[in-house]
Amino acid sequence: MFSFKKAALTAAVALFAASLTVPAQAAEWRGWNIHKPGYPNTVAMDKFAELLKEKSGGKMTLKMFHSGTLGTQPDAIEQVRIGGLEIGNFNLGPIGPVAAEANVVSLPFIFRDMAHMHRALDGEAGDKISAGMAKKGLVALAWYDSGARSFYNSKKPINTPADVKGMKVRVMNNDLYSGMIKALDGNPSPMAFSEVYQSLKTGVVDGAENNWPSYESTGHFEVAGYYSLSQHLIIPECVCINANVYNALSDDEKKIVRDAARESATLQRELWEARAKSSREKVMASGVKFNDIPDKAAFQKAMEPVYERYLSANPDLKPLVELIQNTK
Ligand code: GTR
Repeated sequence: MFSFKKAALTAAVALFAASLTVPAQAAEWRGWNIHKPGYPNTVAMDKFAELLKEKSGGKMTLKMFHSGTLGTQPDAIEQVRIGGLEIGNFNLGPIGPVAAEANVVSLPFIFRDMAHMHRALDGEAGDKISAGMAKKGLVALAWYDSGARSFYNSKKPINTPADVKGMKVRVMNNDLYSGMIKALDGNPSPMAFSEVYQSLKTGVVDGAENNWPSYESTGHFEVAGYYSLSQHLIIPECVCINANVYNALSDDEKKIVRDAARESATLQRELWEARAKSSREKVMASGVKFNDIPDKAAFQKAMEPVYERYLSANPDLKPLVELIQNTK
């Protein structure tokens, strides 16, 4: 005979047993993102959190902290490495100083275009970069797009390397970028992303470099109205997780995390393409003075010392550089 009491007890026991099998990592993860609401990465990281919850039946949850509220990017990278935070959407630029393999993407003009970058990242070069990052405590779950970075400033159009001479240019924290500006006879100023607007406005720096969406979303176009299409860096981004947290997951859980991150990357890449277009339109409509640099050879030549610096510090990574360069 059906007993309500017995059924309730069975249910309670089942619930208790289930709670015992919930893995330790079921605690809510915390995720870092530098961008504002509405930015492709922000929307995609929220999607990642949603998919994680859905695919794990609510066992894996991620709380995203956007707009860089949990600190600067170099600090957040350190936090995810040591486990103070579990997840981050990082640009590979500031990961370079931590993992030499990842620094290969910060060599100017190493990628011919976005399609070349995708092929390299999806192939053996991507595996080598991931392996280097994993050794430093960061597991790359998926790659996000970040377009091509070009120079912008408050002074004048940049057409040739000589135009950068004497300019104070903000760069991300990475010696390769400082070397890149020095190679153009400019003055590099490594600085956190959040400080760039004010620094441009007050003349602490004359210029910076970034893709269309970040140039627009930060309002930098309001205070540095010359955008020159140098496209000297195409730097991918990762959805990264702390290696210990990842390694403690079961195979099924690892698959859930990877699938969720990859699905979010598909969305991010779609949103990225649309946003690159709309950001460009928005800044152009606001009166930004744009110039193309059809012949980039002079910049490429001037930036060669960056390769020498990288390869003399990491002679063993020459094959990785060549692998990317030879990727069709
Ligand atoms: C953006 C990138 C950020 C950050 C920023 C910067 O394009 O998405 O993660 O690296 O550039 O210049 O600091």
